[in-house]
Amino acid sequence: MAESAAAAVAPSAELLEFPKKDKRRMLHAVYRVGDLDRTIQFYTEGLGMKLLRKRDIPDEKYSNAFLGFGPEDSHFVVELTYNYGVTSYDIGTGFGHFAIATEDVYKLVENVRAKGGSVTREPGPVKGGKSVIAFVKDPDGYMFELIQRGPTPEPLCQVMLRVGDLDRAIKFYEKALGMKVLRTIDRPEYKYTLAMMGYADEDKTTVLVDNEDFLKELQ
Ligand SMILES: N[C@@H](CCC(=O)N[C@@H](CS)C(=O)NCC(=O)O)C(=O)O
Repeated sequence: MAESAAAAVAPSAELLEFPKKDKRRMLHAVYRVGDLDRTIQFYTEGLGMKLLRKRDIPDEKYSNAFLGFGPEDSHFVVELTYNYGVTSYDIGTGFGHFAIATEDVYKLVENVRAKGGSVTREPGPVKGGKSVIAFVKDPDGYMFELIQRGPTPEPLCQVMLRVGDLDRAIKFYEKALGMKVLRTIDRPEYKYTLAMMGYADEDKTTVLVDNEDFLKELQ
């Protein structure tokens, strides 16, 4: 019995090759918010996203809103979930941030501020590097890093997650999900290492950033 179960899960060479040829991409990030209209207003007016669609599922007592910088068939989007009557959430320390690429971080930060958004880190070069970044917080406390870059087809460019073991996480995203390591950044002086993982070039699609903090000194 145990032998046949083991045989059933052993992947064939063909199965292992499948993720490499399949045209997969990151579709959406789903998370919970305490007030759908408040978040839609911040993402559209403050961050420049478009509201793509909304749906209400009264039988299950929740609603969704999909937002992004372009249509879902070609763009990574966020899928906000509002559970009836739940007005706040504990975000925890595992989620890092979403990132938005913009040609002018300073201008985007000013816009966020003008719309009443919270700027938690003013624009300027990232510690230990050259990219100009800023951080803003959405109404539920989810963080968005704003990164200054040239024009891109996918401004919603990163989802950063903190992981306890970078090698273990890389192995999972490579082997189970077919992603590639596009780049790693090691900043020992700031005690962290990043691995950018995804299905295509970083300047064209959304990537997942695995972040291992050596001393778990969270922001
Ligand atoms: N301890 C940080 C490590 C990651 C990190 O520091 N990322 C850079 C951006 S790639 C950052 O937030 N830098 C802060 C700054 O430059 O002010 C965390 O877990 O968020």
